[in-house]
This record gives sequence, structure tokens and C-alpha cells, in this order.
Amino acid sequence: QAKITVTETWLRKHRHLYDGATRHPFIRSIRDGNIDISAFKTWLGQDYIFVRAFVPFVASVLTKAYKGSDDGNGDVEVILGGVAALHDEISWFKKEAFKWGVQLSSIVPQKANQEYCRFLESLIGPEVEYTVAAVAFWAIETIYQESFAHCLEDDSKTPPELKETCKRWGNESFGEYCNSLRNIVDGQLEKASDDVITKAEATLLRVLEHEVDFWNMSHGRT
Ligand code: HMH
Repeated sequence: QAKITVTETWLRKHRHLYDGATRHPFIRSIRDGNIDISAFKTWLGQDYIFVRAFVPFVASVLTKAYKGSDDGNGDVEVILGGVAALHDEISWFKKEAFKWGVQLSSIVPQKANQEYCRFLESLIGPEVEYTVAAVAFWAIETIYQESFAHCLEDDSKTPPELKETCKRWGNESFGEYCNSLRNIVDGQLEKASDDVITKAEATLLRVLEHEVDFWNMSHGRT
């Protein structure tokens, strides 16, 4: 029988908050087909800003993976795949914004978004351990994967014009990528000090809170 991993323990312990991030009313409204399109457009414009701020953060995780030097597990390649996907994602946002008539150049980041971007910046510096930054990265990607995969389940009523968006994060290969990130994180946590494990868990909780606030913002609940 496989050993229970650290991420498994955390997800069990924080299930309520985790479900709050992955089964948010915004996501449920996409899944139920009663999403308010203006909320979707708000999310689209705000997420474009978020993803741009996400790039230097992911680059910092890549740098830390490389400097970790014991990269026998291919961490650098997995994270590099994430960087490449972000390049594609930014083009997608531009195309999608055009399709919905959302003017990206005039988007002003809302408070929840600003705070989330500031949080990402706080994780970039060299004083933040690779393990801690990698936990944030894994959680950020996985919340989107689980949220949008939920909108693609057989019994979902997701509007056809939103399916492509859901597939962007909800598709199987993005799911496999998230699993690779999880394996990286569990491998790191296995050999981490108690101090780093404590910091990493606190970081996970902050990511979950920021994600809930981000959905709330899109849903017009702030
Ligand atoms: C707010 N969280 C947010 N935006 C994203 N694009 C992702 C996670 C996944 O990349």
C-alpha cells in the first residue's frame, strides 16, 4: 500500500477550504449554465492580468528547481512545460478577449487581483525556499484544473461558448501536468525540514484564500 503523501494529508485536513476554491459559485454557475456573461468577461480580463504576473513567479520557481542541482526527477522540464503553456495562454487570452469584446489594454486590476499578484511577488525572492514556492505553484495550477474539469463532467450544462475556456485548464493533459507538479512537491516535502513544511502549508492556505477571493471578485461579490 502506498504511503500517504504530505499533499494528501493537507487536502484532507483543509478539504472545506479546498472545495470552496474548486467548487465556487462562479464555477457552479458555469457548470449549471446560468453564468452571467458579464461576470465571465470580468474574470477573463482580470485573469489576463493575473497570468502576466504569474509568468515571473513561475520563472522564479524554474530557477529554484535548477539551482536545487539534484534535479534527477526532471523538475526543470516539468516547470519549463508550464512556462511554455503560459506563453500559449497569453495568446489565448488575447484572442478570447477579442471574441468577447473585452478591451484588455483598459483593464484595471481589482483589489483581490492586486493582492494576489502582490502575494506572487512575495514568493519570487531567493529567501523563499523552492519547496514553498513549488507548493504555491502546484496549488494555483491544480485549483484551475479541478474547477474547470468540474464544468466538463458528463452531467454539466456548461454553455457551448464556454467549453473551450473550460478545456484550457480542465483537459486531461493539464491534469497530468498538475499530477507531475504534485509529485515534485511531495518529493520535496519528503525531505523538507519541519520549518519548511509549516511554511509550505501556510502558503497553500493563502493560495486557497486568494483563489476564493479571485472568484468572488469575478462574481461581483466584493
Ligand atoms: C487566478 N489562478 C488564477 N488564474 C489562473 N490562470 C490560474 C490559477 C491557473 O494558471
